[in-house]
Amino acid sequence: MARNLSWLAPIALLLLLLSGSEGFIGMQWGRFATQSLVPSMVVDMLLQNGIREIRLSSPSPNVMMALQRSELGVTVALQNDFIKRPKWLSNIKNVSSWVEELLVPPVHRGVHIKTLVIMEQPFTINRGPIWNLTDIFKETVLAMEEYGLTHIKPTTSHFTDILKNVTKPSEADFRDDIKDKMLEFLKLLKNSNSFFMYEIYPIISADVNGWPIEFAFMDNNSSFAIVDGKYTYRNAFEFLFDALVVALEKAGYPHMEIVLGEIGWPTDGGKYATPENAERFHRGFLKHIAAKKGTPRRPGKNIDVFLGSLTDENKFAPALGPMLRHRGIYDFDGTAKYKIDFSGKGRDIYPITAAGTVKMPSRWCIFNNDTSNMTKVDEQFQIACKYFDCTALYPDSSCSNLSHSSNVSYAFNMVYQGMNQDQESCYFAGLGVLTPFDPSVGSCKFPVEILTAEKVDGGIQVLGYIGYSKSTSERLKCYTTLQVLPIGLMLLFMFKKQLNFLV
Ligand SMILES: *[C@@H]1O[C@H](CO)[C@@H](O)[C@H](O)[C@H]1NC(C)=O
Ligand SMILES: *[C@@H]1O[C@H](CO)[C@@H](O)[C@H](O)[C@H]1NC(C)=O
Ligand SMILES: *[C@@H]1O[C@H](CO)[C@@H](O)[C@H](O)[C@H]1NC(C)=O
Ligand SMILES: *[C@@H]1O[C@H](CO)[C@@H](O)[C@H](O)[C@H]1NC(C)=O
Ligand SMILES: *[C@@H]1O[C@H](CO)[C@@H](O)[C@H](O)[C@H]1NC(C)=O
Ligand SMILES: *[C@@H]1O[C@H](CO)[C@@H](O)[C@H](O)[C@H]1NC(C)=O
Ligand SMILES: *[C@@H]1O[C@H](CO)[C@@H](O)[C@H](O)[C@H]1NC(C)=O
Ligand SMILES: CC(=O)N[C@H]1CO[C@H](CO)[C@@H](O)[C@@H]1O
Repeated sequence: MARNLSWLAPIALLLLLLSGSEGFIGMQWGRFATQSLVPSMVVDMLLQNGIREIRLSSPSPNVMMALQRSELGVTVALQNDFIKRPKWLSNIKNVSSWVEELLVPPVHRGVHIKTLVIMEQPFTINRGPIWNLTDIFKETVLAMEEYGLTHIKPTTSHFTDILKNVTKPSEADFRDDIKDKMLEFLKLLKNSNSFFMYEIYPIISADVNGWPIEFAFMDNNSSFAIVDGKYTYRNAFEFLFDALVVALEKAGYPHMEIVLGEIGWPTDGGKYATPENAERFHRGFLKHIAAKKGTPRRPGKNIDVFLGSLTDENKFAPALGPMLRHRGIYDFDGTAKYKIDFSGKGRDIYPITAAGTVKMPSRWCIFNNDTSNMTKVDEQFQIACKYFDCTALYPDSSCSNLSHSSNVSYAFNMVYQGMNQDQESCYFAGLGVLTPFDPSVGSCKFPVEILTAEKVDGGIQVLGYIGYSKSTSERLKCYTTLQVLPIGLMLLFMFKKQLNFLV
């Protein structure tokens, strides 16, 4: 039976009005990682940093539990991966059980869910077939009505590549191949009295559009500017924002609100992706937002923002390039990568870091330098990089200058750490060896995982590669579902305070 939760609506509306009129700086936390910070730790860290809004990829029950009665406004998503699963695709009505099972319980337990992102970037290039967003959207909205969740705004997130490549914002429009679907979607969005969620990475747009990198920053140091009638653009953010404003105008929605679902600057995986540049970008950007400058076409407008992202995500889909796996403001272990003042006052400060993270032992898995069979070495290297993150080895990344044998060591270590330092995972057909000496060189860090972490499943099984089998290399390729930490770690976990462990 549907539970009537409509009594929550006025409260939620009030919260929305309060935050909506001010503009907020929120945090996006994707959790597409081999290990992730414990949710209660993250909640504390955000609140200590004055952040009041969080955007999550899925309403994982353990994260929702940590958010109960927490003051944080919450945005969650009905993930593409759920929809893609054959079981769900077979019957669109399944959306209703998703709402019942994953959205209703946290709302009922006092999680301030304000927004539901129905599919993430469905129109992005390279995303595969364009799914029937409008049907899924309609069905989800119906299900939310059925369960009395009408105070939750439905929206969908979109990356900048929904727009055509243009030289001026006034020429902007949606890509031809998605235009019809976008118009249908906008009508639904308008009917739901909701907002457009837009995701911007100026460093990527600068590359795609051939803009000088200075244009991607926000400190008005770019000698390159774009004049568009009476408007002058001195940075990529304003250009990209206003390009969407124009596209929406042309579609008949000149006043539709735009929320930045994600904006940020990665620190690895590409040219200019460094902590220094990320710090510089955020300093300019956060000042701009805090000063309520708006953009040339929407001057003085408060803009709600989710910074992307809380931590690195070494399992993030590489469709948009290797950089986005490294877009965390914090490292995977909860230490800040660079200075950032979330208040936008431009103070020269590091943010408050996660309290209570503990590293695993200083132990790495590396290549034993046995080069007698290079076919075997390359095979093991390829397998390791297929299932674990090797984007730091790519050109222009922090580990791009390693020798071939160090490349192999890097890959082996990523598997070993991703498998919680399970010794068996350092086998690699006899090519792996453990070492207590840090193999890191210069800016190239060989990470050690953290103990105070959780394995993320997010409702989706995280498939990983596991090197348990010593007998044949064939069996090395077997997969297993990584869901529980080994028993010893579990016990350690249980003695940690503030633990909201999912059972
Ligand atoms: C814009 O240009 C980039 C780089 O040339 C290309 O990859 C992308 O597909 C183009 N986008 C559109 C919508 O044509
Ligand atoms: C940015 O720089 C340009 C040219 O250097 C200047 O005309 C403009 O006033 C500056 N804008 C701000 C907000 O400082
Ligand atoms: C400003 O831009 C120039 C090149 O146009 C560059 O050399 C300089 O480093 C930039 N300033 C800052 C603060 O990054
Ligand atoms: C492999 O060779 C490199 C370079 O000579 C060396 O630094 C590394 O310690 C060697 N690894 C092992 C396991 O001996
Ligand atoms: C080298 O390794 C490959 C792949 O594991 C194997 O098929 C091949 O027989 C090996 N070659 C020798 C000479 O042992
Ligand atoms: C790699 O080597 C090139 C050429 O020597 C150098 O320009 C670049 O800065 C190096 N990259 C790193 C991450 O050390
Ligand atoms: C190391 O691996 C990266 C990524 O696969 C590759 O681009 C690079 O050329 C490799 N370096 C060497 C020396 O093999
Ligand atoms: C997960 C789930 O609820 N799947 C259901 C989707 O719809 C089909 C057809 O009605 C059911 O058989 C599945 O159980």
